[in-house]
Amino acid sequence: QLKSFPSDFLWGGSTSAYQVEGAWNEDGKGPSVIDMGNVVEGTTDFKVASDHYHRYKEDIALFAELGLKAYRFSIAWTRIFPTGEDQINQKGIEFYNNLIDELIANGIEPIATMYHFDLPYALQEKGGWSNRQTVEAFALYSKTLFEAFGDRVKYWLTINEQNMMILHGDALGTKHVDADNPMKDLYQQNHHMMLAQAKAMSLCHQLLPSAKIGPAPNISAIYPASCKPEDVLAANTFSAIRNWLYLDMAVHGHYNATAWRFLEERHATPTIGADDMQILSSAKPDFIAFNYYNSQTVGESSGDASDVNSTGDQQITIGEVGAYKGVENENLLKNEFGWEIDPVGFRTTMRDIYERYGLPLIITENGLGAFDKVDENGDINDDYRIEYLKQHIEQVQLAITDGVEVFGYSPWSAIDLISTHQGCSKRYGFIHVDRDEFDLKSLKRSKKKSFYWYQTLIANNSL
Ligand code: BGP
Repeated sequence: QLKSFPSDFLWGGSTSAYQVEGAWNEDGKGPSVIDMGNVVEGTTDFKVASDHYHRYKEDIALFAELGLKAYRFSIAWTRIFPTGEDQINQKGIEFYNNLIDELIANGIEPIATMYHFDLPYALQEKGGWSNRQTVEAFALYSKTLFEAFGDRVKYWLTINEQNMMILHGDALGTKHVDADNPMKDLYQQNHHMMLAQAKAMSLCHQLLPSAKIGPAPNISAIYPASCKPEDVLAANTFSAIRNWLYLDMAVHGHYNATAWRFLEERHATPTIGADDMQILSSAKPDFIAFNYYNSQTVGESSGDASDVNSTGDQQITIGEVGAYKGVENENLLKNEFGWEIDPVGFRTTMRDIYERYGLPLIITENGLGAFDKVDENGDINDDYRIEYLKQHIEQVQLAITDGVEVFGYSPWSAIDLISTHQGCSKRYGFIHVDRDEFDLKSLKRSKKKSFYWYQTLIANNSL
């Protein structure tokens, strides 16, 4: 007998500032590492994106029609602090005030991600997360957000997918500063981000007693390539590095032993300041938000460069070889972009996180990137997206029946936006945006078949 979804379950939709807003340099916004980063060959930049900055009222009206209970968006750090610190840009505060007011006027709960890959370029120029000063800049930014929006925003996410930023190396703006030992530098950056998160969580509880705050990593169940003990050990090691290094620190304020050993073996352990562990252990999240796209499979290391291979777009690109090898899972189907599809793994992942930490969970990303086609009637029959979401929501319901406390599901993405790696043709939204890679066209919004499917699901609060 399946348990039904809680009556106050937060059915949401997700976006991030740099992928949806556009207006990349308007109203005083400063450049971020995304704006200054090089764009993947053959894909659009993020300068206009879906023009949500100018069209947010129309978009929120559509979210309300969809019946969203919540909207997970991110605040662009450089709209608030164009250089990442020092001067506040009032027009940036104004934009997010208007966005939040519009959501509340439409009965939609704002879920605000404080930092979603878009580090201020001015901070990157000063060493980015390798520079401990960036921790203080983030603390000032956090305080400013809580003071400006804390009266209306009750759910805060600290850093989107910090673990992916580290595992993907400098793919998302975390540039190496220490070229001699890039892996140590990467995990020093990670340590600083952990400190920034801890300070934000403690400050949130101090300033906003009724608000809730948590981390938002990408968490995946990790499967062994076979039942050969060495493969099982490799999967266990990779899961510690990919998943638990982050969540053990976010929740318990300590480094996961297996992950720490992995770093020690490679002389990549971060330098820890005198009061760092006290700051880290005194910060407690109220919930765990996480993003899930698929499980991953690893096997025993071959001990050479063949270890670091890509399994679709979710690559395993850790700096050093020797601990595991990414392999494909022949039991799983893949999407058009080579990402494996594993709904059952989603349930396993939810169980793993809940059994480990016992905190309420919310899924803040889960979805299918696809080349949508507009037919002659202007309809987008994205049955493939409905199928993906249905299969994954079934697993959320099974996890809830297992006893996992899940209080929300916010798929990627509420509306079509620009993929981090594959431009605008890789679409995720319930709402279509009329533009091409290099032709902005009308940017008109239209509802896909999945819009009506999700609308019914939310109205019934059941599949
Ligand atoms: C997650 C990011 C999102 C989004 C998503 C889809 O890692 O948090 O910002 O990018 O991946 O991936 P992509 O855009 O590469 O298709």
